[in-house]
Amino acid sequence: MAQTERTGPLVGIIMGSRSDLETMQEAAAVLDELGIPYEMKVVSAHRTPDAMFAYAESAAARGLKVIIAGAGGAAHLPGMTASKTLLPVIGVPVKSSTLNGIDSLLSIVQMPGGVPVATMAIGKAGARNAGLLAAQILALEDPGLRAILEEYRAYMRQQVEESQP
Ligand code: RP5
Repeated sequence: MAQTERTGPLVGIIMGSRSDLETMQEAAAVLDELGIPYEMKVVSAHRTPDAMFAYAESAAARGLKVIIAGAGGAAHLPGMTASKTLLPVIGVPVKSSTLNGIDSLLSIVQMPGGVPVATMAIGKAGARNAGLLAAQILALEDPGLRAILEEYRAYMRQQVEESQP
């Protein structure tokens, strides 16, 4: 199987606000650990809707393979982005200050049939898993990346074994 080209960004990480960055950096950290090139950008569904559509419409042609979209509150960014691209979109509900991210989770997860968003857990664990899921999607066509992910799983198993009481 052909090795995935890893020179340009393969994953687009977008978020609704600069205030989401602390959470979304977890996704970036995973991609850094795995050596996967990505780009990060603030694109708001409500404040910059035209930029959101332009981003989603141009993503595949620019070489992106997966989009990770994080947002909080009335979190329309992942779903609206998914509506304008056939790339897989992974949604990260950012923990909001008023409703602890339950609002973000429900906004992102309740997509109507026809436009899927792979919705992660609320907050940093969800962002980390978004990075890993993006990597697993890329690994379908990249045996080298698959081997790195297998090493990561083995490392986690070892950590559990070593932490036994
Ligand atoms: C959403 O509104 C953003 O994704 C963010 O989580 C939330 C609050 O944004 P700020 O008011 O902090 O810019 O669109």
